[in-house]
Amino acid sequence: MARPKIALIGAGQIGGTLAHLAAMKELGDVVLFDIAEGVPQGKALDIAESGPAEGFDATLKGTNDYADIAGADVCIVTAGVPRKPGMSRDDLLGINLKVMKSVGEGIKAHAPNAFVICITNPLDAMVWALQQFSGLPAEKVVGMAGVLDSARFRHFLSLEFGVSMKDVTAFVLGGHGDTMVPLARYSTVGGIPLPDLVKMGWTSQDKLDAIVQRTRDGGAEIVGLLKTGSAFYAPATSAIEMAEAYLKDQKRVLPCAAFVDGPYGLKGLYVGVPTVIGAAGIEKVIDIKLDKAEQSMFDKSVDAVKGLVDACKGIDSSLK
Ligand code: A3D
Repeated sequence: MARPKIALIGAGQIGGTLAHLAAMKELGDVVLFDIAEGVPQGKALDIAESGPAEGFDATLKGTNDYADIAGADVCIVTAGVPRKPGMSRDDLLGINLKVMKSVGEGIKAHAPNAFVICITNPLDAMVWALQQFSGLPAEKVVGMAGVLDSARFRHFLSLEFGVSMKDVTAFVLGGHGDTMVPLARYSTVGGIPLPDLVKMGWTSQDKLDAIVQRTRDGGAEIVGLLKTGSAFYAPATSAIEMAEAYLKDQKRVLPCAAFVDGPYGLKGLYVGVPTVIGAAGIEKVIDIKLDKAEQSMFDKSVDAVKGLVDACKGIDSSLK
């Protein structure tokens, strides 16, 4: 059986890391696409040359021609510009919306059957626009944010409790950004929900609140340290987890920016929700019951996403 084909649209920091991870995990053959001439070709060759030492079987090709993504099974989109210190994700909207248009058209023409994972920011609005520009079914176009946000939450919690990250689960909802909603009562250490751990005296509510805030600011913390760009190792790893769930029909339960039409009382909006990812793409949006405080945080987050979507419609009249 032929190996799956993975097209990476954008060969920058995240794109290059995605290519390396996909090859090392032998998820399939990799095509790296970028408008910058030489960059995807150079990265593809460099990673291919790591193959003999690492011992993976995968071909890597760099290209500036959309025709080379033909028939891709998975497309992961990072094309666009990242944040610099002092910038919010929303500051990227105008530039990256134009990029989503060209990427959407490229995918529509050459890889219409792919499962598409968008990473470009501002995430919830860009994945919405990408779905419209590409015309692919909504269950095949999804945004990566929740896996990263919950990974950051899990990491900080594991430091606080001094336990393995493997035994910490975290649950986040809402848009990717300052209005993200971490759900403490569904986040656990060894199966024990966080509010119970506070009652048990293993941590305090103040410490938990500080961890939630650090999670919300997780992207900005890295931008502030790097100064020249944003996070790329953890974002790439998170998207690979989603791609693998699709390619291997794993039915993973992962938080993603998915098209929500009905659940949570939403009408056709991309926002971060728990989903099941398998061979059909987003196979299910899990509609959980929120308490009053959670609902009010979620509503705020949804409003922020709607504001960005409206801004996109104001820029490009072809968007509905
Ligand atoms: P960077 O290293 O700048 O790579 C972006 C690449 O896109 C560059 O190589 C560009 O040449 C290329 N590019 C620009 N325009 C086009 C185009 N029209 N077609 C094809 N390629 C193009 O950025 P990065 O890899 O660090 O980040 C990529 C995106 O991911 C940015 O928008 C970030 O803000 C975003 N990001 C999202 C998250 C989430 O959790 C959602 C996390 C981190 C970064």
